[in-house]
Amino acid sequence: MMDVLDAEFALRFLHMCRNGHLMGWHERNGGNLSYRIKAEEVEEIRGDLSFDGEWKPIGTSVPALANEFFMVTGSGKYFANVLLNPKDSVCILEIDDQGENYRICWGLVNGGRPTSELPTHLMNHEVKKKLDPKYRVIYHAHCTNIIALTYVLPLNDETFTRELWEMATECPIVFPDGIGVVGWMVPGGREIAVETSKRMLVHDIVLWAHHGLFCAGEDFDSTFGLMHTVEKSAEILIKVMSMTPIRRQTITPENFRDLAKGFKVELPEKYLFEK
Ligand code: 2HA
Ligand code: ZN
Repeated sequence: MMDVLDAEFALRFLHMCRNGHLMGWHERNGGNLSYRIKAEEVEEIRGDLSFDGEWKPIGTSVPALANEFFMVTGSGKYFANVLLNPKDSVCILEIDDQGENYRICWGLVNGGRPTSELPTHLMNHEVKKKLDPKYRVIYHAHCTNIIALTYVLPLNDETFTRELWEMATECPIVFPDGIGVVGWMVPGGREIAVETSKRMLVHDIVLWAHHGLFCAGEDFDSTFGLMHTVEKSAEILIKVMSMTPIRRQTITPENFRDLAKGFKVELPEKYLFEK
């Protein structure tokens, strides 16, 4: 039996919040993070959880997540402060046996609710768990450069994927399934959650135009690394576009096909169009 804050997953969760803040991706209360806790991890901390909280509606239905436990950031909480006072900023919640309601079992000691994007987080978790139960992390951040690009590039998967792939050789290896793009929508509800989770069937990265990114992954490092890789590539693209409208040379469709062979990844042909 251990305290929540002594558990490895909790330390890694808090560390990731801090790292995201240091990247400049979490102005004010921007962004949110959730982790689907492993059954054995729940058993280790069960003595530190309380089970008398009120059940509250999730606002969507996630039957495949029935009885699961999640660590999530709180609504209105600042990533900058998560390490300073984790019990105020973060909570652990349990999903009921129908996947309709949640209750808080730990944290948010000064009141409050889980992230306003809980429907999107949970619907993404549900999609990913069904595809591959190893997926456990969903991360939303307001990354400056990729947001800026949503004002300039056409809002489609092919353009964003191809442009970002071209900006760093590692990109197609790190995200061979490309990026899903959602046009501007009101955040915080079921509608945007449905649109995002549809794209999570295919991609690990979903971009919300004029807002930010969602990334999905198996663990904290790979999910953070994915966010970082996409944002770094967006930064390079903006630097290139700021210097000149002409690309003297670039990574070509044939180069991508060679890369796919060399690194044994499958790169969908729809991203390798001739420009
Ligand atoms: O404030 O980022 O999308 C948290 C958010 C909402
Ligand atoms: Zn946001």
